[in-house]
Amino acid sequence: MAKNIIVIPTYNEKANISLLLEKIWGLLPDTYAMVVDDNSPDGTAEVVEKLKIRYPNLLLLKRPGKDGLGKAYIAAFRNIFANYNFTTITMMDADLSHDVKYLPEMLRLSENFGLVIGSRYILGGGVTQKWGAGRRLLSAAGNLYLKIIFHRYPIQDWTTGYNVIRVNVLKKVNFDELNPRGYAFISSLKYRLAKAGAAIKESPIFFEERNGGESKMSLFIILEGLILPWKIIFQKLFRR
Ligand SMILES: Nc1nc2c(ncn2[C@@H]2O[C@H](COP(=O)(O)OP(=O)(O)OP(=O)(O)O)[C@@H](O)[C@H]2O)c(=O)[nH]1
Ligand SMILES: [Mg+2]
Repeated sequence: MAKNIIVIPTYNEKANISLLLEKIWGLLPDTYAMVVDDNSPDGTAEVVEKLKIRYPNLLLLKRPGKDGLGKAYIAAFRNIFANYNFTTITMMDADLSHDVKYLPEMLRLSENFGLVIGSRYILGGGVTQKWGAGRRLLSAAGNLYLKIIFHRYPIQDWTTGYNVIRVNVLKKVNFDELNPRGYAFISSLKYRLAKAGAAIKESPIFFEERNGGESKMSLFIILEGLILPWKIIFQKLFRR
């Protein structure tokens, strides 16, 4: 039987993590989850530590300080490759923006696809009405920008953080080539997976507004997202 693990990076998600984990094991009792915490000042890791008593399939990877979403994911991927034998790894935010209800279908699709994208930008998907026009435009424009630059690969949602990846496909990616921060990490990972020949399927999700806690969105993350695709493309040219 397939063994699945959900990787959840956290930074100050004390208010959300218990509820998310409860929902996960309410729906998927056999799955594993690894919380990757960057020493959150609000004590997220302590909350998770206590929950390990209740949930035997809960793993906690503690890191010394805030070092970005991408580095947290890469540390988790490396840890999983070294210590466990899972068939799929799911990437998911802790803030309840990513509804667990989509996961059974995404996991089913992952039997035939190396990368299953929880997609806001295909028929049936969407984003919360609570996002103002600015945030919506930023997300849509960012995606369009990446779609144009990475047009070789038919992905509609390059920046969504809700994805299921087959471990055998993920092992083909050289993590040193990924840009470790913000949305840039997520789109560069998808680009590398596509380039490695992953079969890709998008499955519609509706993205909810974060449930409390603080946004980590910053101007830096936006600017980096603008520059990143060019870095990826030029890296490619230089390696030829
Ligand atoms: N371990 C770790 N997790 C992080 C870091 N930055 C963000 N996260 C987590 O990554 C996930 C996505 O980050 P969010 O802050 O929700 O980013 P977002 O969804 O783009 O923005 P909002 O939800 O609107 O704030 C959440 O679970 C965060 O707690 C980090 O530096 N280290
Ligand atoms: Mg969020």
